[in-house]
Amino acid sequence: MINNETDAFVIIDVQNDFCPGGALAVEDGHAVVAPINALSKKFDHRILTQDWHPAGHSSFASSHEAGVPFALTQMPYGPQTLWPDHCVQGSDGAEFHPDLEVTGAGIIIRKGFRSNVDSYSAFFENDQTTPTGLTGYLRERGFTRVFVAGLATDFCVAFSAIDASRQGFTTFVIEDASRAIDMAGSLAAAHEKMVDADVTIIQSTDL
Ligand code: VGL
Ligand code: ZN
Repeated sequence: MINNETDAFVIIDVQNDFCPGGALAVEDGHAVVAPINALSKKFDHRILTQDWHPAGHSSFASSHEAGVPFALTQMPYGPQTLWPDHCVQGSDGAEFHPDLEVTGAGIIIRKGFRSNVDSYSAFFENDQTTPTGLTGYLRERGFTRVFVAGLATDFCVAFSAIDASRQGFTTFVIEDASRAIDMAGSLAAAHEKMVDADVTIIQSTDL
C-alpha cells in the first residue's frame, strides 16, 4: 500500500515527557516506539515533530494565576487547554524517546516555540493561521499522501491529520502506532472530527 514516490510518514511528538514518567505522560505512550520504528523501515520519507516550548509558555498552567492543569482557558485565539510544564526547550523531557529511530528523518519540525501561542498541529499553530511550513515542504517535495502516528492521538496527532487533510493531502492515522491522553471524552471527539475531515484510520498491519 505504501508508495514512496508520493507518501510521507509524519511522526508526532514521541518525546520523553509524553511517555510514562514524563511531565505529561500518555498512558502506554512508549508503546508507540516499536510500531513506529517498524513502519519507519517501510517509508523512505519521514518527518519528525518535536513539541518545543520556551520556559513559561502560555499553554502551561503554571504561567497563569490560579491556573490548573487540564482546565480550559481562553486565549486571544480561542479556547486552550492548560497543561503541566512539558517539553521545555533543551530539557530531557523534550528529547525524543531514546529508542525512537530518528537518524533517517529528513526534517524535524519544532512547534509551540512562540510563548503566546500553542501548536498542536504540525501544520498550523493553535491560532489556526500561522503555518509551520510543513505544507510547503511536503508540496515542494511532491508528496500527496500523509501517514500520521505518535502522541497524542486526540491532540497533536488528530490536529495534524485534520490539517493535512484540509491542506489537500490524502491522510491516514495509524491508530495502533498512536496513544491518546483521552480526557473528558477527547478521544471520541477527535475520532469524530477526523472522520468528518476525511481522515482514514488504519492499523500498522494495513501497511
Ligand atoms: C501535546 C498537549 C500539549 C501532544 C502537546 O503532543 O499531543 N498535547 N502539547
Ligand atoms: Zn505542548
